[in-house]
Amino acid sequence: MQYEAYSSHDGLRETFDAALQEQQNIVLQAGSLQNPARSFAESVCEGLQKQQRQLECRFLYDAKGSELYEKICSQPEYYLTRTETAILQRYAGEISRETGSCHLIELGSGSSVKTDYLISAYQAHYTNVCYTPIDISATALKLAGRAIIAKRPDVQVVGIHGTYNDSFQLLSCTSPAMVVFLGSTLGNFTEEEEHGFWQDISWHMQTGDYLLLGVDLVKDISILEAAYNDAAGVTAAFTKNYFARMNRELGSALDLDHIRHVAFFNSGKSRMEIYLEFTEAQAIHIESLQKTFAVAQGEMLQIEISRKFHLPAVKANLRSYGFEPVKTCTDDKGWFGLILFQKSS
Ligand code: AVI
Repeated sequence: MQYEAYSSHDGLRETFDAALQEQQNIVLQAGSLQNPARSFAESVCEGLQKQQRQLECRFLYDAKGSELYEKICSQPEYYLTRTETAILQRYAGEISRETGSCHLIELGSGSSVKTDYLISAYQAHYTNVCYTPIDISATALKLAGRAIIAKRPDVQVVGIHGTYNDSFQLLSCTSPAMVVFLGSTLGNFTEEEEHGFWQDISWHMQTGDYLLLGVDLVKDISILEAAYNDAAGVTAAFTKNYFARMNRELGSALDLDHIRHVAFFNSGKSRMEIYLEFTEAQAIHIESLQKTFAVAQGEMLQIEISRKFHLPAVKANLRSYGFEPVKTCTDDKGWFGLILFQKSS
C-alpha cells in the first residue's frame, strides 16, 4: 500500500478524488500534521496555563498510546469494544440494506477491526466498495489498510492521515456516503467541541448521506468506573504514556513514578473524568518553547473526559443538526447504542 506524505491541505481534495478515480489503494497525508512535535508542545503549554489544567486527549495516541489503547479494548472490564463489535456483527447486514451502496468513511478508524463487519456486509450486497479510514496515527492506518486489502482485494482503501477536520472537505466527493463514527469517541468531546463538530460535519455532508454513530450509554457507576481502572493497569499505562511522551518529545524530565492515574464518574456531568495526579511536586519543562510549569503535590491534571449518553437525548440533539434517526441497535443489556442517521437537510 502506497503512502503519500505531505499532500498540502489545499491539494488534498484533488489528490483524494484522483485516487478514487484511478482506483488506487493509498494513504494520503493531510497538511495539518506536518509539524506534529510543535503542535504537541503548544497544546501542552496552553493546557497548563488554564485554571483547571487540562491536556488535549488527542495526544494520547502516539504509536505507544495507540498500541496501549488496542490493549485496553481487550481488557475484561472495558466492555465498550466487545459490546459494540457484537452489535455490529449482528446488525451490519441490516444497516447495509437500509443505506444501499455507499462509500464508507470512518473517523478515528484505529485498527479498523470492528469496521470489517460493515465492510464485509457491504461487500456481500454491493460491488465497488470503497473505504476511507481517517486517523492521526499513520502506523495504524497503514497496518489496517494492508490487512483489509489482503483480506478483501476487491475493496478500495483510500486512507487519510489527518484530523477529522481535514476530512470534512472530502465529503462532497464521496456521496452517497456513510460516515462511521464508532467507539463512543464522541464522548471524548466537550459539549462545546461536539457542537462545532456536528455543525461542521452537517455542513459538509450531502442530503441523503448516512451517519453511523456508536455511543456508550449511562449505566451502573461501578461498571463505568471499572472500565477505566482495569485491574491489569493498562488504562493507567495508557494515560501515563502521555507524560512519557512529553519526556520523549518535549524534554519534560518528569518522574513518572510520582504520577498516578485517577478515573471516576461525575454523575452531575454524566461523564468519566480521567486525571493524572502528582503525588510529589514537580516541574514540567517544554524545551522547544523554553517554558517551565510548576505542579504542586496533589494537583490533578485532567487528561480526558468520556461522556456517557442516553439514546433519546442523542437523537434529539442530532435532529437539531439535520440528522434523522432511521435505525437504532443496542445490545441485550442496553449498555451501548449504535444509531443510523440520515442527513435530511
Ligand atoms: C477512544 N475513547 C472512546 C476511549 C473512551 O472510552 O473514552 C478512550 C479511553 N480512555 C481510557 N480508556 C479508553
